[in-house]
Amino acid sequence: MAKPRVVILMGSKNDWETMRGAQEVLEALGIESEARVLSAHRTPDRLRAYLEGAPERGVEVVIAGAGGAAHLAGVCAAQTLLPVLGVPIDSSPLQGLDALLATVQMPGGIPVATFAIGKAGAENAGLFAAAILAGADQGVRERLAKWREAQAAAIPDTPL
Ligand code: RP5
Repeated sequence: MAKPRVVILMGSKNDWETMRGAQEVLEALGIESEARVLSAHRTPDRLRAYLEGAPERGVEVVIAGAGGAAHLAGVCAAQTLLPVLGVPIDSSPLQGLDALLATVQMPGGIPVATFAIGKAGAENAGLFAAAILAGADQGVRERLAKWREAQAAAIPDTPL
């Protein structure tokens, strides 16, 4: 198996239904990814060890999805120089608004690029990771352009 260039982290296995959107997009673009359940508060030591080893394994982008008081993306960003894309997940009584604010409101100095709540956010995080890789990878750039073309071609001119 090829080395993952993008890792998709989530705070709970219950987040997978949302986060699989990122993996599906990356797969469609021929970008190797790896998904892991790693929690900022439940498995902090495991998370730290995983992030420490990520750059030398060839990882270039971290996608981190979490719900509730969503620390995961911020904690990842604090521990790696890799770009961190945060996906707030609708898994709490506040329907993801808590996760959105926790992920997006990073104090200055440690950035997290934050996406929409839920599946759209996960898919866009995958596309954004591809756009980051496309800067130095012509193959990814071409596949991303084709993906956009296919998306446009599938949009009808009229509603009926
Ligand atoms: C967060 O708490 C996870 O990202 C998840 O969205 C939420 C609830 O986790 P579970 O109790 O469903 O495992 O850490």
